[in-house]
Amino acid sequence: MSHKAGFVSIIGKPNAGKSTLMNALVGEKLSIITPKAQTTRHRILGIVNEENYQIVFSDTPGIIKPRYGLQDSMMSSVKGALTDADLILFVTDINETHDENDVLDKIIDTTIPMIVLINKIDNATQEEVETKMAYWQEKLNPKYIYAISALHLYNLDGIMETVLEQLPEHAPFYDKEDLTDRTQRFFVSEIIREKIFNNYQKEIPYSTEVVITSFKEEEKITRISAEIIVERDSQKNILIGKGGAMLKKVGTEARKDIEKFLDQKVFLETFVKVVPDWRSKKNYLKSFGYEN
Ligand code: GDP
Ligand code: K
Ligand code: MG
Repeated sequence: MSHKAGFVSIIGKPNAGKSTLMNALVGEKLSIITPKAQTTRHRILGIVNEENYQIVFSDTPGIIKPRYGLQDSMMSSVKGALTDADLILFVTDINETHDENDVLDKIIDTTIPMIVLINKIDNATQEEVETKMAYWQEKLNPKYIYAISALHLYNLDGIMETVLEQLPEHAPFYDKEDLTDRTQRFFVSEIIREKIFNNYQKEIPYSTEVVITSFKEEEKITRISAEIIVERDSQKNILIGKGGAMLKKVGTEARKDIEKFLDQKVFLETFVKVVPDWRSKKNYLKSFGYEN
């Protein structure tokens, strides 16, 4: 029996809906989603397995101009996703504007086949959709353009068929049981990060990293300890909140989602730690799992 397999990279500007799309295509919540730009910091694989194919999607950080070490690492993960893909899904919010030096520079010269996905059409008129389709046809001359809503699962079936059409005959790259390349610990830290992105404003989410320091699976409960790392004492105070109220809220929200994710009861404890300027320090970035 023939078998298709290949790598499909989901690329675009911050907040275009890349993570929402990957979760929808994979049918699992692997990537965290928030209304804030730069939520996704790593390349995350989502694998779709069927008897005669394996599609390996890569969700990536939104393309930006890097300003500090963490963002350098985020952009090199995008670069990796661009060079080793069989197919690029370029996701663009229908309301996005494209200026110089942004995502277009990165993808316009690629020789990898591309599908343009105009997302969030639930908020657009038919006329706007047609205008944008013509715009992207002219700009990128992609193999296909789809107008979709990743959030409302609109027009996604056609994408899967088209993606499959584009993939080569190949043996599976990963075990056919695998859903992702990341560990449970990674997803647990991401769930906590999602709650921080949703509960704090301004620079707090961007200055925060989450490290799982202990993960013990017992028969009826999983006990997890997490360190929430910030850059300054003032951020630590905001994170903890009056009488610990904010941190407690984050912990409760995270625990509920982690319980759903692990399908088990969870005890979660969190500690806040200050590491000055960690986002610019190579040794810390490395220890937090950010490549180069
Ligand atoms: P990413 O930064 O490209 O990964 O974007 P996310 O997937 O995190 O989504 C950013 C925001 O856009 C979130 O608030 C999503 O709920 C929202 N979003 C994603 N897809 C759609 C869509 O089809 N329609 C609308 N209205 N919102 C969407
Ligand atoms: K986002
Ligand atoms: Mg994302």
